[in-house]
Formats: sequence, C-alpha cells, structure tokens
Amino acid sequence: MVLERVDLYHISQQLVSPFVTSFGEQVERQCLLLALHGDGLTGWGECVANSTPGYSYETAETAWHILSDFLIPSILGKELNEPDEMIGWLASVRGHPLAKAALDLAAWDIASQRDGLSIAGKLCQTYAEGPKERVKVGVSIGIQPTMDQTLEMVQHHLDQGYSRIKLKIRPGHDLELAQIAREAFPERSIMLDANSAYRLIDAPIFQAMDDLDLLMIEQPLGYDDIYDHSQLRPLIRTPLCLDESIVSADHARFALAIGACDVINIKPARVSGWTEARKVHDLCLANEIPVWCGGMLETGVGRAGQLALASLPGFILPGDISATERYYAVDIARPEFVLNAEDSTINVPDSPGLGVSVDMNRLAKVTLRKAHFKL
Ligand code: OSB
Ligand code: MG
Repeated sequence: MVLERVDLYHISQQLVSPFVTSFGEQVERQCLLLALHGDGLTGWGECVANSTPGYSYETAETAWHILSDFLIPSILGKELNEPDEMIGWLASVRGHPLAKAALDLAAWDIASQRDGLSIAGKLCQTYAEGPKERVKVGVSIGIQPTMDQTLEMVQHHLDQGYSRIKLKIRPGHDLELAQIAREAFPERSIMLDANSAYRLIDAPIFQAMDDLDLLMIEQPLGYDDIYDHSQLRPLIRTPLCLDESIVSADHARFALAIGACDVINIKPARVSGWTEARKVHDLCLANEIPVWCGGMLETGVGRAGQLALASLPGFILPGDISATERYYAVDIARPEFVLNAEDSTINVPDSPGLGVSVDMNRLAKVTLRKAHFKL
C-alpha cells in the first residue's frame, strides 16, 4: 500500500495522580500521536516523548521536529508491504528512537489491518505458538511524599488485583523504603526502579537489599552505561534488570555478552519500535533471559501496542501495563483497558490492527497543536 498522508498531533493529558521518579515529577503527560493513511486504511502510532528530557534526551518538541522535518517526509509516497520495512526507511536519521517508534507502530497497525490480523497475531507469525490472549501486568508506583503514603498506595493497588508492585527509588529514598515495603507485604512480588540515579560506588546500598527477596532492581546505574552494570551484578543477589541502557538489539547483545543483566525491560519506544523490540525479545529468548514490557504512561494507542508486544512467548514477567484508569480519568482511545483482578492480567486486543479506536472529539480536546503532511 502507498503511504499517502500523516496527521500529527501533540497532546497533553492530565494524569490521575502525579508520577514522581528519580528524574522528576509529571503532573500532565504530553506525547505525540500520529495517523498514517494509505489504501483507505489508517494506522495510529504514539511517540512517548514528554515535555522534558528526563527519561530520554527526546522531548515532544524534538520529536515534533524530527518527525515533521525528516521522518515523515522520508516515508510519504513509499510502498509499504510489510511493517518491518518502516524502520529501515528511518535509518538515515541517527537516534531519536521515540520519534521513530510512532511511525513504526502505525506501520504495524495499518499492515495488520490490511491482513485482517491483530498486531499481536502479526507479530507472532514468526513463532510456533500464537499470541497470548491475556498478559500478566503489574503497577509502577512513583515516589510518594511519605512512607505511609507509599504503603497505602501499594495496598490500594494490591486491593485492585495487581500482583506485582514496582516502587521508584532515588538516593535517600531506597533501602529503608524497600525494607518497610517488604516488612508490610512479606509475600508480595516487589521490585525497584532507580532510573539511573546511582553509581557503582553505591553498591553497598543494593547489597543491603540482598535478603529482601526483591523480584529485581531496574536500571540502578547510568542510563548509557552497560559496563558498570556488569560490575555491579556479581556484587548483588537481587536480579538486575536493564531499562534505559538497552536502546537496540545490539545493545541487548552487548549487555548479554558481558553479563550486565539478568532481565531486560523491553520498551518498544526506547528501541525505535516493535520491529526492533521483537529482535530484542528473540535474542533474549534464545539466551534464556526473561523479558517484560515496560511502559511510558501510554495512552490507549501505545498501551494496545504494549499488550501486542507482551503477547510474544518470551514475555514471562508482568509488564508495566496497567489499566487505563490508573493513568487517565478519560483517555483518547476506546475501549479502555481494564484489569482482570482474578489473575492480574489485561486482555490482548484481538481485532484487526491495534484493536482500539481514537475518539476524535476527545483527541481535539487535548490537542496542543496539529499538522498534516501529504505527498
Ligand atoms: O522507568 O519504567 C520507567 C514511566 C515513565 C518513564 C520511565 C518509566 C516509567 C514507569 C511507568 O515506570 C510505567 C507505566 O506504568 O507506564
Ligand atoms: Mg524503568
């Protein structure tokens, strides 16, 4: 099919509660959405770059620039046969994975619709088994003002049915938090995410967590560092998971080669999209490295994409893919995603493409600016 037109939207949605991490606080969440048109079909993609360069160097502003001035012009008029062709067309731009992932997801959406398959079904065509129908999920809890509020928040999400809790940590808010959480919830699956806030010299903090039976510790050291994680790993007993520092399948290969991690959090956006995310998954599956699908507070568009990815066979750990209501009171996509409380899962969409539709009225209400690109 010929790619004829792209509509680009920069949106801002209020989060139900502020999300605080070691790199900052988010009250509203910005992102870009794009609609890719061809052969009478429309594919949607989400660029998870936010207003500030905290998690990634990309922002909604830089992604707007890269998409409008380089990426979108380079794909208009191209004939798309299979979705994995898209990322190759974007390769002349270095970096900017979050911007690229939006076009990559739209390509998966539109090509899956053409084939009458869900994205999960299309992604899984390369495996003996089909996609999982529901995937295990957990919840990621931002840093709370007090320890009591953290425990209340954990209890609240356990009551809702989430079986895995991730707590954000930062220097000065780490060991004691982990100890208190473990004491309050001795049987629960708890993990920590440091978002790169520590250095190798901080190893004793993580060694002191050895007996807390944590599921894993995510990205304790530098966002662009793989080597020091390989140095930290033999010093601690808690499984080490990488997030920020795995930006491609090659980086995953480097990490495995030097033993830098036990687990990888695969965020499709961070690795330029679903085609590359599946490569990371395949590498990990072949090397018996468990993976899970990370999140960036996605709208329903990105969340549908996360669920499709997490339906692949190697995703055996619960993902950061919570129900819509955990993020937004009202979202731009329908239907909303709900938690199956009995087994802490969310259903993988099974209708063609993403399996969600964008509510154009709602979209208009949250749009800060939009632009249209045609041949
Ligand atoms: O490090 O996993 C992270 C959100 C924004 C940026 C980085 C991260 C996160 C989360 C939230 O932990 C995951 C989610 O529920 O979407
Ligand atoms: Mg993380």
